[in-house]
Amino acid sequence: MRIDIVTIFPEFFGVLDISLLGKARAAGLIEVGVHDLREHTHDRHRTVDDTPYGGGAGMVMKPEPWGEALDGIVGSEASDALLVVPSPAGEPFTQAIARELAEEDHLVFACGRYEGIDQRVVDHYATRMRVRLISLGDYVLNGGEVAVMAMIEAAGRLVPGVVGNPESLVEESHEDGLLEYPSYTKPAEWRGFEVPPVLLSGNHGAIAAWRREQQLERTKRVRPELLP
Ligand code: 6GU
Repeated sequence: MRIDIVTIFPEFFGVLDISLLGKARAAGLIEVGVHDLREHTHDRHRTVDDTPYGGGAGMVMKPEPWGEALDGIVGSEASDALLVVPSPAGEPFTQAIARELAEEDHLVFACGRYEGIDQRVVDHYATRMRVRLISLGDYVLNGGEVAVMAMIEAAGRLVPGVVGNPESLVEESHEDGLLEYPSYTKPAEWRGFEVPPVLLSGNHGAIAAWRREQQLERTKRVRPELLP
């Protein structure tokens, strides 16, 4: 998988060099290019934003640097890449979307700042490639960078080979639509708290049933809307 990110804060994505995704890059499973939007400005102040037509607070990102930066990545004709624009006005990001992103050959992320990017950038690229606006949730971030990091981490770990033991991807919160069961390791007693005895029983059927029960109880208590 190839991932390109356009941002005015390229240093922000330095963390992609470390952790799980860093190993995936080193192993050649995921290739990442980070592009500074300001490299595609041509004025002395490297201006990327301007005041909104129609008035109102805040600044809007100008279309020209975006056009130049994105054409440099996907070319100037039709592209098979998927352009992801993080936006609080987008569809909510879910594990299902992470799975879809993980199947793409080429993802391009356009990180907006300020009040967003001139709408014509999305409208133009939608004529020659797939474009998805995706929101991290119902709260406000200053820009798309943190949202893109979350999307890359969620999707990247689903790319085959990135997570060492694929079984660890199956029994996780949200993969089966429920929250995950609580986990315990040694010692069997810690500060007066004991590991639930069923987990020490060696009875695999009873353990599976207990874990399912815990998943249902937690989901009903914390996220009832996830239950049918
Ligand atoms: Cl994707 N971007 C911004 N700027 N704010 C957000 C968001 C994205 N998702 C939730 N809030």
